Order: sequence, then C-alpha cells, then structure tokens
Amino acid sequence: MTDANRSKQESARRSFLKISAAASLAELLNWSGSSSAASHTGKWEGAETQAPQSSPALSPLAGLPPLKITEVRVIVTCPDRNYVLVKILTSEPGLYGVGDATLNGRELAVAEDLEKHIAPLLIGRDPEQIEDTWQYLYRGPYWRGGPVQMTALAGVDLALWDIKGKRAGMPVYQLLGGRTRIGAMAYTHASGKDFAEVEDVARKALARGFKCVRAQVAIPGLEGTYGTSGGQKKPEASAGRVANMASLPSTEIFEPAPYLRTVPRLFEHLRANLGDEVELLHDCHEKLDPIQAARLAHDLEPYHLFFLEDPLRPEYKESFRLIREHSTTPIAMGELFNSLWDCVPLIKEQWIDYIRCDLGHIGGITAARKVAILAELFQVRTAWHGPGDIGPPTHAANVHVDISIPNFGIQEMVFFPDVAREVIPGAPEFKDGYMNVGDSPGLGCDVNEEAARKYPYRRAYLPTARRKDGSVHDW
Ligand code: GCO
Ligand code: MG
Repeated sequence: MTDANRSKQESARRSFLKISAAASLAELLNWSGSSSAASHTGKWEGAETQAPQSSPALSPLAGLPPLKITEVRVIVTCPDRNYVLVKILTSEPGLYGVGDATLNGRELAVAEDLEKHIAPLLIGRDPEQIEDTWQYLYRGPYWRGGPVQMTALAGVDLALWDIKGKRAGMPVYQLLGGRTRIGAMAYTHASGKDFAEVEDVARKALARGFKCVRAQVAIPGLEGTYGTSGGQKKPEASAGRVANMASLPSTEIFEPAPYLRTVPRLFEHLRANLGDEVELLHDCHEKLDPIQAARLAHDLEPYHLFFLEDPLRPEYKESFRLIREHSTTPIAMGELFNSLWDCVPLIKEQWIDYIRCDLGHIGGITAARKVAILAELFQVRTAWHGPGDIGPPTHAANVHVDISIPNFGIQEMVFFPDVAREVIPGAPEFKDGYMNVGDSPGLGCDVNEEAARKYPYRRAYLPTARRKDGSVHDW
C-alpha cells in the first residue's frame, strides 16, 4: 500500500466513526439513485437515469464518499482466441474494475446479455455491494442460471472484486482472508500422438519446473482425441489451442473400448519412465458411462494419479457413487457446472476429492468462496478450471482464491501468448511449480482497449464428437 493510500484509509476510518454515530437509518435508506447515463460499447443506448432501487441504500464505506457505477463496457476481442471482458467504471475518477465473461463458442450471447440486460441494471449501483449485486443479478431476473447468465454474472463479479481491492489498496486475496500458502501448485498439459511423445512433452514440463502434469494421448484408430493435437510439442501451448478454432465445428470420433484400453497403458508407460515423484493427472472430459468410468478409475490405481478429471456427464451426480465403490483413484469434477447447487451432492456425499468448477462460469469469486467453504467442511479440495479459453482475470481470480483458502488442491494453468498478454495484461505468473499473483490492488489484470480493437471477434466452435456408427457422443 502506498503512503498516500494508507493515510487516506486512516482518515476514512476516523470519519467513519463520526458518520456512523450521526447517520440515522432513515438517512441511509434515503439514497435515491444515480443521474449518470449509462454508456458502454455495443448497441444498448438506454437512457435510464435511475438506478434500480431494489438494493439497500448506499452507505458510506469507512467514511469514503459513496461510489456509483457509471459505465459498463463490454469488450469482445480475439487476440489469438476470443475473450469477452467487462470493464466497470465508477464515479471515482480512474477507479474501474476488469472482469472476464468468456464462454467458448457462445461469446456473443454473453456479450449481448451483458450489454442489453445487465448493464442497465448496474448503472448507479454501489459497486461495493458485491453480494447484493450477485443476488440481484442471479435471483432478480426470475429466469436463473445457465452458462450464459452465470458467465455474465462472473464477469461482473470479478470486476466488482477488482474495484473493491483497488479501493482498499489490497490484492483480492487479502480481502478473502490473507495468504494460506506460498503459491498455488499448478499442473500443465502434456499430450501427444503416442506414449513417447507424451513422455517427451512431460519431461519438458518437468524441466520447466512443473511438479504435476496432465497426460492425454491420441487413441489409435480414432480420428482426433480430446486433449491431443496429435503432436502438440510445447507445454506452454494452451488447452485452447488443442480445441482449435474452426468457423464450423469439426467432428472427432470416439469409441470407449480403445480409449479404456489405451489410457492405463499410457500411465504404465509414464510411471515406468518418469518415476514416482511427478504427479500425474488425466481428463476424461465427461464422456464415459458410469461403469466405464469405474473400470478406468480401477485400472489406473497402480499408477497413483493425483486425480482423474471429469469422468461423467455433468447431469449424472448420483453415478459418482459407482466410481467410488470400485476405486481409490481420486476423482475431480466440475468444469461444466454452472450452478453452486451442482456441487452440493458430490461434496456432501464425498463422491469426489476435488471440486473443479470454472470461476468464470459459476458466478465468479462470490460463488467460488461458497463452494470452497462447503468443500472444506467435507474434506474436498479445490482444483478450479484453468484452460486457455477463459481470460486472464479468471485465472487471476483462481489464484487469489487458491492462496487464501485452507483446502486448495491444485490449479490448472496455461501460458498466455504475447498477443493476449498485450491486450489483457496481468495474468498470474508461474515459477518453480507454483502460480502466484502480485501485490497490486485488486485482481491485478487490466484491458488495453486500443489493443483489443486490433483483434476483432472471429466466430469459432469447439469440436464435436460422434461414435463410429455416426451417432452423437460427448466431446
Ligand atoms: C480443461 C478443459 C478444457 C475444455 C475447454 C472447453 O480441462 O482444461 O477440459 O480444455 O475443453 O475449456 O471450452
Ligand atoms: Mg477438463
């Protein structure tokens, strides 16, 4: 914290004592909205002049002047891949927050939701009231949930935490309770067309400092396999690059039998050649039936995985019981969840060991705190989703939560390419196996709007999958 900030806060605290003694409840409840016009990029030109009056009154925070949201900018940009950023400006000159609202393949739906439906509700609100805003945006529209709305809500939530941190002069992890660890142990991806190539990529990751590696291999006889590019060499290539951008969805062929034969052999190979120290992980990408997942988890036991990721489709929580009954391989689940309540049965029944929701799709830090606390009470650890197709502010939010909770497990991460770092600077840094954020106030990310304009949106889809008989399968 700078000296200027410290003395500002000290005098704020002093005047708070006076104000709280003097202010009557009536005064506090009498705030009557904003006169600022909403202005943001995009097509919405609403002329609202009153903030929706459903929230409690603006109350002066520690004597600081009341703060209002004056503008919501939705920035859609494609520096290497598509990102949707939310920039929330406030009545304090220069004070704004940046959030990420990227939903791969449905970016424009989220942008439209933010511009047309959500921005008008935010203008004039107190950005300090994060929980109230979350509740208002979640329960207010009556039609609650779903990936589009929850991603939009996450974007707003992150921007508000960023503002709160900047105003307090603290990094967000301090607001969440302060450090519990030196950094967030991270895993990277090693994938390849055969075992030797996966081993080679894994060795490069270990040489770079990683202690944990997620391994995926192309399955012989199948065209395209999730998580492999059939030759991705660099550990820094993101998960997103594997899910290559295409203007129409590509089709991969999946068959469970060769997959279930090949994966245990991959891990037998990796353990034999890389030794026992490295932590190994594998992603099933929600494509198995319950009995297949139970068999795979069982067959992988000798290789002591850190965890087996997302074995089942997200709709079938009860089916996790079957995996548990047949295996001691640790299980992780959650990247397709977009509701807090998706997590409840898995955690309270202890059917999983790691909850790995995507902060960007479940409602941001406000949602993640609740998931983390519930998980703590049932001895489940966190492993937030950290692919290349969510933006740096969500990766930063992951790490702020990771380093401030007691039950952190592991953090998936990517290295963003230079072009993305130019547009959205401030992603967490990797060193010696750990991710970390700096001590700058807020989340630590920004958006360079001028640079963003150089990279306009490009339509892109994730691949789809079919069985050999032509029927649709989960990708
Ligand atoms: C992971 C994920 C991603 C997803 C991607 C979809 O574990 O990182 O499975 O690679 O496929 O986020 O948009
Ligand atoms: Mg995954």
